[in-house]
Amino acid sequence: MPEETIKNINGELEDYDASHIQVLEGLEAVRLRPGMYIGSTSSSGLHHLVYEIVDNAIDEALAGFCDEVSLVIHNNGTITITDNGRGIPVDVQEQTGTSALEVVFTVLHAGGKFGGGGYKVAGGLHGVGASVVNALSEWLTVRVHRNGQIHEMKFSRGDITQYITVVGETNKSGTEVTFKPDAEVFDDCTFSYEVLRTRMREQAFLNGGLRITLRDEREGHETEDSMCYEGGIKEFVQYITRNKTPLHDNVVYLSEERSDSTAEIALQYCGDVYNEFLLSFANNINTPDGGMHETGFKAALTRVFNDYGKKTNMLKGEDKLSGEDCREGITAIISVRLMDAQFEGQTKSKLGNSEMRSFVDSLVAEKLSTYFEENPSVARSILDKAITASRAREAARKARENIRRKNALEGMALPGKLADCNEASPELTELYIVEGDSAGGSAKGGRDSRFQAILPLFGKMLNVEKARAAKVYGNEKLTPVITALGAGIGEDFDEAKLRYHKVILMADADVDGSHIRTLLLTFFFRFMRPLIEGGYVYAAQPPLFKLTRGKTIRWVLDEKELDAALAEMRGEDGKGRVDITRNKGLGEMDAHELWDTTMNPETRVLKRIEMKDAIDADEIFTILMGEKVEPRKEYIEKYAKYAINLDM
Ligand code: TSJ
Repeated sequence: MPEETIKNINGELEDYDASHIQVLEGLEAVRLRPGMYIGSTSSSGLHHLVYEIVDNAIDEALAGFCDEVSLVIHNNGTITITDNGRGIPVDVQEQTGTSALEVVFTVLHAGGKFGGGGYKVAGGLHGVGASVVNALSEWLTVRVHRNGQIHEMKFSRGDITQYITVVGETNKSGTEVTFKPDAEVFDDCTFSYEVLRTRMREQAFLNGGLRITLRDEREGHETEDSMCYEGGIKEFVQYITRNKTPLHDNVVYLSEERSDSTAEIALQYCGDVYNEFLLSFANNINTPDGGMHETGFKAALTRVFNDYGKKTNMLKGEDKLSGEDCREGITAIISVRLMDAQFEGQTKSKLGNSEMRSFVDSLVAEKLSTYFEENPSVARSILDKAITASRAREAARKARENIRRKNALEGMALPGKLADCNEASPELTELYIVEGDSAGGSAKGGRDSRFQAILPLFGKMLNVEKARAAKVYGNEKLTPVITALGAGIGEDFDEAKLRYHKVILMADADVDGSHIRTLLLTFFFRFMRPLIEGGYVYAAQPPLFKLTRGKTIRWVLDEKELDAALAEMRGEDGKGRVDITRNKGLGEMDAHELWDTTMNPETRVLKRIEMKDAIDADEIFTILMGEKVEPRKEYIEKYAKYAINLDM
C-alpha cells in the first residue's frame, strides 16, 4: 500500500467549478461500465490498462523525445511503466487553471487535447486515455522527472489523494506510472508475462529503435526481456518467417512519409507456405479487420504483379493473376501513422480513413515496381509462385464444381458416418467431431440425439501444410467434415449455410488427441477461418482423472480440482483408500459417463477456441510439417516429454 498523504479533499472540492464536477462524473461512468472503455473486465481488459499507459510513452517516442520504455511487474499486484521522455508537463496553465498532468489522469478522452499539438498521432485504446486506467485502479501514483525535480501525484479509484508534490531532485527526465488494478473491477488481477511480452515485442518491432524492457519481479517468476529492433517491421517479418523457407533472402521494405502521415510495408514470400499472413496497424494499433490501408496494399500488389507479368511475358494473352494468387505464401506487415485515425466496425478494428487507401496504393505501385525492375530474379521467383498458385486455384475451382454438381445430383449427401441430430435449426445444434471408432461409439450412445450430432473421423489425415485446396477436397478424412458442416470451404465458405453453430472437437487427452486437434484447427484456420473467428469451434474437456473408492467413481477435470476431490472422497477421517487413474482415452468411459462428464450441457466444460489458439496450432503445424528440419528438431527436443509421433 502507498503511504497516503491525503490532502484535504473536502476543502478542495468546495473550490471546484462545475466542469470539475463533470470530470468526476466522467470517471464515475468508467467505473460503472468499465467494459465500454476497455472491452471487458476479464484478463484482456486488465492488460488493456497496461497497453494504454505504454501507448502514451510510445507516443512520446514517436514524437522523438524518448527511446526507452520499461515495464516492471511487482510482487504486490502492481505494475510500473517508465519512459525517458520529457515528462508530462506539471505547471498550471493559465487558460485551464490546471496542469497537463492532472488533466491526463482525470479527464476522459484527454489524449492529444493539450500541449499545443504535442501528440502528433493519437494512439492508445482508440483514444480513451490514462484517466480510464486511473479510474479502474485501486491506486495510481505518477512521478514526473522534469526541470530537475521529481513531481508526484496520487489517486485512488480516480479520485485525487495527493496533489502534485515535489518529492525530490533529479538529473533525469521522464514519466513513471505505478498502478494497482482494482480487484472490485477485474475478475482476476494477475498480469500475464507472456501476454505482455508478446504485445511489447510487437510494439518494439513497430517502433524500430525503441528499447522496451519487461521485467517480472514476482516470486518464482523472476525474469526479464529487453527488446529493441533497429530493423523495425523488416525484422518483424524475419521473426515471423524464421521457421519457414523464404523465396528470397532480403525482406522487401517500402515506405513513404508525408507531412501528416507515414506508411511502411515489409514483406517476404516463403516457398513452403500457401496461406497469406497479413498484419496491419494504424498508429501502432492492430487492425485485424483490415481497412483502407490493406485495401490499397492488396489492389496495388495485384496490379504490379499483373503489369510485371505482362511486361516480362511470364503472363501470356488473357492470363490474369487474382489477388489471392499474388498473396499466396506472403508474410506482410503494413504500418501507417496518421492524424484522426477512424476505427470502424463492431470491434473498432478496421481503418476507415479513405485517404490511406490511395496513399498506400500509390506507394506500393511506385516502389514495388521499381523494386521488381531492380531485382529481377526476386521478382521472377515471386511471380512464378503466384502463377503456380493461379493454376492450383483453377484446379481447385474445377474440383469444387464437381463436388457441387455431385451434391446437386445426390441432394446434398451427408457423410455416411455422420450420426445426425433431429433438430434442424443450426443455432440449437452441436456437431461433435470425434477421432476413432470406440470413442465415436460411446459418443453416439451417450449423446442427446435431439440436438447433438456425431461425426467420427477415419482414414489417413492429410498434411494440410503441404496441400493446396484442390487436394483438401478429395481427402477422405476432411471431406466428411466439409459436407457435414455444409458451409463450403475457402473463398466459398458461407457462414449462413453452417449446419451447426457449435462444432466441438472431442479428442483424447494424449499425444494423438492433441495432434488431431492441432490438425483440425490448422485446417479450419486455413480453409474455414470464419468458423474460428465466429466463435463456433470448441474443444471438449474430458476429465483427466478417474477416482475410485469401492464402488464410487468420480471423474475429475484437471490437476487443479484433484486435491479437493480426493479430500472429499477420502471422507472425514481422511483414511479412505482412493485409487487415482489417469484417464487415457475417451474410450475408457462408457456412454453414460461420457454424457455426464463431457457432453451434457449442464455439467460439461467447453473451451471456446479463439483465433490465438488457431494461430498457435498453425505455428506448431508449420514447425512439425514444414520443410525446415532445424525448428522441428528444436521443438521436439523442447517438448520431448510429450513424445511427439511425426508419422500422423
Ligand atoms: F499518461 C500516462 F500516464 F499514461 C503516461 C504518459 C504514462 C507514461 C509512462 C508516459 C507518459 C508520457 C507523456 N511520456 N511522455 C509524455 N509526454 C508529454 O505528456 C508531453 C511532454 C511535453 C510536452 C511539451 O509540449 O512540452 C508535451 C507532451 C504531450
